[in-house]
Amino acid sequence: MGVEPSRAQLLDWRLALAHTLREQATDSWLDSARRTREDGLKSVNYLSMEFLPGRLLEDAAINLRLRDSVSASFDDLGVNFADVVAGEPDPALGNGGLGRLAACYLESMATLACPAHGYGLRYERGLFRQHFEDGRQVERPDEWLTSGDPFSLSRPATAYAVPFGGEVSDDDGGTAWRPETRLVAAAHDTPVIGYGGGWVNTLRLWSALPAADLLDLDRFSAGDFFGAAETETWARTLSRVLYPTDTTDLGRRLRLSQEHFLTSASVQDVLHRFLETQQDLRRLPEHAAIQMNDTHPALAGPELIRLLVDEHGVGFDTAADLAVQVLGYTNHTLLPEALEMWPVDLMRHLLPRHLQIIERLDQRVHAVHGSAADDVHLIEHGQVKMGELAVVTSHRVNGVSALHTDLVRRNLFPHLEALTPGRILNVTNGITPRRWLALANPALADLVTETIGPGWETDLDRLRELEPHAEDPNFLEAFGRTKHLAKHRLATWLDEEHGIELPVEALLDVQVKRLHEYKRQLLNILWTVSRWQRIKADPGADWVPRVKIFGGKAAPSYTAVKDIIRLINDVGAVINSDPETRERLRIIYPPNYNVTMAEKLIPAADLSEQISTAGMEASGTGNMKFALNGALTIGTLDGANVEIREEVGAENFFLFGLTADEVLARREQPGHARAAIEQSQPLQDVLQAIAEGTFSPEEPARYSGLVDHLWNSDWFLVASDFDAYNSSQELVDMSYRDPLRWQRMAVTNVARMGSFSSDRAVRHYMREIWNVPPAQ
Ligand code: GPV
Repeated sequence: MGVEPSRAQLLDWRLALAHTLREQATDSWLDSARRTREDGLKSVNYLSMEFLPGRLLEDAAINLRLRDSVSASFDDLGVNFADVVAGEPDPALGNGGLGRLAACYLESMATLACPAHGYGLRYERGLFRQHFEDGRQVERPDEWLTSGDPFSLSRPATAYAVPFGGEVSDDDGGTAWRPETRLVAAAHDTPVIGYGGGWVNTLRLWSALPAADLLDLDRFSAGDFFGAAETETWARTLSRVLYPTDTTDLGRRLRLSQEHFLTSASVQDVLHRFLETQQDLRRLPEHAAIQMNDTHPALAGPELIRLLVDEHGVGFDTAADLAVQVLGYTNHTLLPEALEMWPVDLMRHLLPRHLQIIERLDQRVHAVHGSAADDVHLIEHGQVKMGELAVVTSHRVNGVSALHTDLVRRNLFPHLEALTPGRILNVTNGITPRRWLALANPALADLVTETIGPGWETDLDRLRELEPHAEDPNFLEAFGRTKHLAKHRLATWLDEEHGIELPVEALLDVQVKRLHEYKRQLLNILWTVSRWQRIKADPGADWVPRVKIFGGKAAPSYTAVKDIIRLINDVGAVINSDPETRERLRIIYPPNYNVTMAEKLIPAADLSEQISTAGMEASGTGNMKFALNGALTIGTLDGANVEIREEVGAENFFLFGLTADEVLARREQPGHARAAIEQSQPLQDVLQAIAEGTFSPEEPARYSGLVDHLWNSDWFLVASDFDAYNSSQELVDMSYRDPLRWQRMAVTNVARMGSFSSDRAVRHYMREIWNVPPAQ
């Protein structure tokens, strides 16, 4: 780094470490690319608007099997490794589960030697940083690049022009598109190191640059410096910020431009790499699979067809067939507000050629399937429907948990399932055990290795071998110590970073995830109020001390959940300062939840809150991380909870609440919320306290809207599930009072989490969707 070691700051050491680790990965990185190229291996191209990789350096050290020697080297230098990595920014290039899933899958693909590129956008500003002011969420920009991005390589020579706007003319035979502007997509590559370091893939993120001619030199010379840069500014805006919305409605022109920008640059790159070694584009499906992470990159079909037809002279039908063979689409939600649709007028304005191709694809579906396709419309009510577009341009469509896939088939795309039975399949999500056990929970990871030997890192089913030890009191005690260690680690961090005290002897009850009405953080905080009231009413009873931890961000425009954030903080302020209950109930809500915070919270948790309204959480992946780290789950029959419960056994899972079918039926009953509240004295007491301003004395009516909504509408069935949730929480207390029993349940959870490894999920994609064998 050009610095005397004696004068080096932590930042210098971190940059040096980044370069050293990248260098250690380079031979493998080049070899993997060379093998793929020279042996003509088929490779996967994973297109995603979001990636949440977490801090890179310690993960790289672990996967290169260098963590211990790196740490020892720093010891020799008198530098603390933990301090070096603690300064690393956490790239927040995503909102939540979808982005984190993409990162787990890239890591598993590298570990399994599945040749792959991740493709995304290099947002200059990631997801906003969250602060609280008077309990309210305040958003600040995320400046993750201020000390550079030392683990990545910028590749200015790898750049593509991405066209926008203009006109199409349809002269017989060929179609000519004369775009209005072209922006340049420039590549930044991050190595994705497989466990063991034997295979290294690439995460390629595009940043937007103006083409050289975008600066208006005439205007500039005339002194209009700002006006001269207008087009240039628009160009840079494209990769400036990540949209901070998550499974909610997006209606912005900039977002569609971003989606096209990602898709076009990536598909051009896929074709470019293919044509480096091959001539015949009809063989593209033998060499490339493209996976669309939800519909955000669903322009990949039309874009691939456009490039094949307009630039490479392939006929339309051949091009469309090739696209279907290459593409796959993963659906991550059923929420109607998250199913992307773009106004036809906007599409015509920005992407006239793509609109034309989509219209032809629509005609083709009807030509091929006749009246069986009467219900299929890629364009309807002046909107282009990206979900149906993604389905008809893919050979495989998958949901992300068994329940979710079933609902995708039955409720979301029944007409398309009927046209091509078998196209829709399930691949239940997974998580990487390298980050979510080896890195996040070294004490438990060491105990596992001591007990069953190494190898579980890449063969998570081996955790089953822990099960006989669940009867051994010595093992259970050692297991309990790892939980304690994680709690102490969390306590130190909470104290140092946030000045928050954590009572480590209490039951740690954690709900961390994006704020969403369907995820029902509201149910959790209402129950917490109820517990507080009952402790106060019966202070002599034997209450299990609990710490309720919340973490998560709300989309800046999602006011309904911003109220819930404020309520949690308001309730916390009152409860935490109540001397009567302080020792038995506490609320902690550290701001700015991200991957790094998850790595600290999840290993320390005793109880994992997975309490979404049944039928609404596509899968969940936090649920898997908690169980792998020995937390027990309290949850509904939703998403992957269903499969987690099947694996760990009903007796090791705290189930409550309406089922997905019951949810639909209940919503049909007029006045269901009122009826549920009137039947539940505890819930009435809670709502009354909130409505009276117990938690907002300076503004008693602050939550009257929220309470009113619960009585009169309650789409998410908080009231209907309240009593069941309460009973289940009482069972939690009962189980926790018997530490050996609790430990045994927790160990059983860990032991049976093997199938939730992202290695299992990725193998499934490789076999059933991508048709890519491992390269090693
Ligand atoms: I669509 N998900 C997300 O994080 N962002 C999105 O824009 C969409 C879906 C989530 C789902 O809500 C989770 O249930 C799921 O576990 C996750 O995607 C990964 O599949």
